Amino acid sequence: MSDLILHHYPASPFAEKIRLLLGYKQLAWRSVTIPMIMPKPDVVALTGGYRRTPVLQIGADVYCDTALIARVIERLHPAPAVTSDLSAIADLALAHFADQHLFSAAVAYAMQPAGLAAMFEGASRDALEAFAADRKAMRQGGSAARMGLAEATVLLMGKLARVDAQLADKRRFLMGDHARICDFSVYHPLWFIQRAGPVASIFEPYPHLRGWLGRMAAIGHGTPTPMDSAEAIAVARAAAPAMLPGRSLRDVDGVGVGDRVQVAATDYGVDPVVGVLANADADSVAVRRTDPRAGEVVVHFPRFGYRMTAAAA
Ligand SMILES: N[C@@H](CCC(=O)N[C@@H](CS)C(=O)NCC(=O)O)C(=O)O
Repeated sequence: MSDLILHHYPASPFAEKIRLLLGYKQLAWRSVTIPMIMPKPDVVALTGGYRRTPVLQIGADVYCDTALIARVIERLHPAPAVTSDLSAIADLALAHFADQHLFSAAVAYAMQPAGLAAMFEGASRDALEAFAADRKAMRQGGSAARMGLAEATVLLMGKLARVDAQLADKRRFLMGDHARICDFSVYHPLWFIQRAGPVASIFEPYPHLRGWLGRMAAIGHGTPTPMDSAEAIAVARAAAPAMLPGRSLRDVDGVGVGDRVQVAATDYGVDPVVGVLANADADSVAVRRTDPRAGEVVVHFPRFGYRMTAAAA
């Protein structure tokens, strides 16, 4: 089986979600450190435009968005499972709430002045300004507005108390004694706050929550081995994308396999990826493109939060 290659950077919460998932499954993986801000030429060589973090590469297949990345890892490495048919809707609904709303709240809360000072301690003024400008540009054209501090604070206060109450019966994880995908999605925004110095005091009233944060952190990251981004591109170039069933939902999407399409996130980081539709089902779409450096690659996206439209030939 080809290596799992994760393109990420240490401070990324969504990357932490996937690093911990790799750890939970005790996997060995290749770790490519990517820039925190644009330009990211080696990421874009693989994705064709998608710039968010993380991205999972397996040979010449490139998976965007942690909702899809988590599903791919679960399919390839089912044990120990983080999804169950018996609680799928509850797990996925909570994961989705956390990835969207808890994450937005955590960013707003962690980036208040005291948090920013702790997170960017030692960084130059230029670096801070470049980061702020990059994130502002990333929101252009997207549907997601930045959450205000007051809204973020009340969302956190309300939800943290409930998470603490849910863990009070001594269960190890949110849904019982096994970690589910929602554990990883609830954890990563709170991990981000934990790294923001004094603002992490928001967790103090919640002992059960703090215990769970510790158990999640103890999962670790599995066995990463560093890889250079040029080597990752060479891996893609040397590989052929995986075979796909070649299905599509033309009556729903208005486009079918073989059509030229563009796919873009709708919330933020909406840079489109253009290629030929290789497969589309209810959960994901796959676009084939040829890159001057990476060769023929297939870029995969989840359905939710992404828009696919016909692209000019
Ligand atoms: N829905 C996406 C969100 C990913 C996301 O927002 N990642 C942040 C980092 S934690 C990001 O891309 N920031 C801008 C960047 O890294 O360029 C996912 O689940 O992967």
